[in-house]
Amino acid sequence: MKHVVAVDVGASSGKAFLVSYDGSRMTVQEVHRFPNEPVSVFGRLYWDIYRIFGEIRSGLLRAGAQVKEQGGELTSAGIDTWAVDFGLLDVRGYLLDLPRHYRDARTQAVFPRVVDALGGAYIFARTGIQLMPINTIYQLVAAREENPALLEAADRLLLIPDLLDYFLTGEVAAEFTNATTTQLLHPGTRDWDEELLQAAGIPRRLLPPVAPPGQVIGPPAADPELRADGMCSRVLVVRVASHDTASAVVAVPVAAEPYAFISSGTWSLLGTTVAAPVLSMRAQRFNFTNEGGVGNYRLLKNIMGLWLLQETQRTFAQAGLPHALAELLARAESAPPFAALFDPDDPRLLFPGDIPARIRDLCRAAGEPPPDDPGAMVRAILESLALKYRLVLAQLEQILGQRVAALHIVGGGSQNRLLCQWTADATGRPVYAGPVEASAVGNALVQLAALGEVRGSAEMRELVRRSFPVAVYWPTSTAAWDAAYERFCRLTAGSAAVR
Ligand code: ADP
Ligand code: LRH
Repeated sequence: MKHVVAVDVGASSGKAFLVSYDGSRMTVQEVHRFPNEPVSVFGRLYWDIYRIFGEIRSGLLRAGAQVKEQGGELTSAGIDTWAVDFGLLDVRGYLLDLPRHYRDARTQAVFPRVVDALGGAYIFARTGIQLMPINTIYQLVAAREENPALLEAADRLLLIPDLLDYFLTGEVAAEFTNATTTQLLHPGTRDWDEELLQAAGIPRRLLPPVAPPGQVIGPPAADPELRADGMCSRVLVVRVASHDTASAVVAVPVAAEPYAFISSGTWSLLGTTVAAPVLSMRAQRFNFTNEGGVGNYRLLKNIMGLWLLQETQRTFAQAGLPHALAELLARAESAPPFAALFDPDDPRLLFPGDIPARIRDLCRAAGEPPPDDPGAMVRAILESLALKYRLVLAQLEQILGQRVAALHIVGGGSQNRLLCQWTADATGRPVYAGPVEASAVGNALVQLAALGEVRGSAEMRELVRRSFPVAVYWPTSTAAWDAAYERFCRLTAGSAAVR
């Protein structure tokens, strides 16, 4: 029996899982969960990174204690988080400032300016990555403009999982899957693009060597508390596919190709896996991305996702309205269908705040009746997401030149039965939902591969299929969705959404 720890730090929470593998099946047990809300100071949004590191340490110690009780041994641990965010170290290895959160508004003005100056087609050709204001490249330009002294003092940039691995081990590197999301890596060389760095005015010295997913770093030698723990001192820290979406896609139990996945959490990432980056005109025009994976690339597009629901719940709670997820979903189910539609990817919805008010504004501007009660609002969000999935799936199929037979939904959103059914209805495809904790499962699979316990993606998919339940949703009532889709396409055609 192999026991590994998978730490998955998402926006709705951070979680540590004890994952056990008996040579035939995996089991996943949550041992620690902690909040991961950004800290706001002067209206700027920061990661509470030292507390998060403390929570990860607690997770490791708990997992170690649990395994010890069972008479087992903890072999390894790996950390994944969301992409694009980073910390800056000075020459002596001290963190210079709390890392900023990508939903900080500082990139709002910088993004179009950098894209105009360098050219969107040029940036895409040099990186294969979609143009989005949250990408590290725009965050770095914003950081330089806001506080030039910070970048001058910085010696190294570490993406968040690399920073947390550094806190554990003292070793620095840029794990490949996450490094691609900076929009600074060349798709051909799989290394930092010197020309683009220069064009954007980003110092080359900041970027550490790129390391492959699955690299074993070593024990948590940099942390005295873990060093002092009999079990955790021997654990091998592994650079997993440290981008949470990369880990999640490792855990998609693909049955037949071509397929599409939706990694459904705070974001909905809709796409498929390809052997090499797709840099076609179509991919660029639809603003698709080619993110580095484990032995492949993810050709996908970001869709605003359940962030809209999370932020709506927060707003409703502040207003004393019903905000529990189960109740809102029940109200949405009995609200009238297709009453109001909007583009979930309108850039105004990216930033924290009163999302329901912004959705009502968008509806008014598009001539749609603004949803006026909690059930109607949640129904509008979920129907609009399902219709956006259909639109992006159609774009993906145009890029691939192939029809996708089925959709796999993984992540926390795969538990949303309403959204899964509406996705099947809107797209006319069967939807396979699960596993729920896909990022943790993929994180653990890369560790098991590094330990020589599993080999290759086919074996990984088979292991996921054997270990976790998958629910199937068959499409029904597609005619009503076809009419709604036409309306959705009309009203989003002129929208200012990030393509
Ligand atoms: P992230 O890693 O981005 O934080 P997760 O994969 O943990 O995201 O998914 C979180 C989302 O899953 C929540 O925003 C919520 O909408 C959805 N979710 C969680 N539990 C349930 C549930 N029991 N039923 C329906 N949806 C759920
Ligand atoms: C999902 C995710 C996504 C990125 C965004 C920053 O959690 O990592 O893949 O685009 O967050």
